Amino acid sequence: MDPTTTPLPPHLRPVLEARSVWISDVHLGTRDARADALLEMLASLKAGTVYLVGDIIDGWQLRKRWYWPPSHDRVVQRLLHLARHGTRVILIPGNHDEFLRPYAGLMFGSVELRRDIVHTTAGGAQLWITHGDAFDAVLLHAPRLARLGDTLYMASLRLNRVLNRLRALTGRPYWSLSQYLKGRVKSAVNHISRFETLLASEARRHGCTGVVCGHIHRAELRLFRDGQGTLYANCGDWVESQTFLTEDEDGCLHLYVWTEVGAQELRRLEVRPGRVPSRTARPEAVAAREVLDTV
Ligand SMILES: [Mn+2]
Repeated sequence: MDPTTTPLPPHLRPVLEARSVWISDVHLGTRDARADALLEMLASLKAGTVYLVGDIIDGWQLRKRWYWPPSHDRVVQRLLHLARHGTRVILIPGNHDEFLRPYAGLMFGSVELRRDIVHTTAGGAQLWITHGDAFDAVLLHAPRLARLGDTLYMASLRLNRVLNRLRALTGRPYWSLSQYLKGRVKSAVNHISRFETLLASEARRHGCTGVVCGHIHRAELRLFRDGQGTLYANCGDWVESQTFLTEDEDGCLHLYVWTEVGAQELRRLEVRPGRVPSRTARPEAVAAREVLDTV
């Protein structure tokens, strides 16, 4: 057996220490939520602040059909446990858990519910934390279309499960149908880049150096070439990619994928506090409007 891919027993795994962690799009309440993998990650985690960046619980799917296995319950229990034992846990509802939005500003046990929030890194950079669905052009103009897209997406995930069971039987490695579809469909690619541009512009409008969001199930950590180096970070999802973001004690951001051997770093980025545009000029707000007008 290849020693690099042999899973280590949990007690031998390195502890994942972070000043802050961002997780989103877990979709608990659906068969596609990778609850066991997330539990492993949370078990090895030591963090000052955990941001749950939306779509943690999938209310849309639960309304259609109740699905709540013990592993999904354990994820919730683990998060509540962290919140009770010194970790600041902040929950920012997404569109799939919008039923929580009316409670923004309140405490749920030891968990803070917020519509959005500004995070200050160890280096003093301000990051705007939001789920991001408010800036999804499809959602903005046609909520019913968005739900149809959601149904199709969930169907492709189900098909993907069947496909991969067959692939496993024939000894082939895992392959993601929906990632493939998303990568191939040009309009989806355009949509993603518009989403990223808009979110980065909105971050500037909030007086921040960058944004951390979720929603589109596409992990990312990069700086925009917009003359200001606006940070765009997306913590990905736990239905396909098992990705998340962390900030270390030096204020450096890291993008990880959780694998059977633990956290594997995909990218890292140093964030410096950026120039904040003056209130009168605000070229970003104009740019954001232009983007909206073209969709
Ligand atoms: Mn979402």
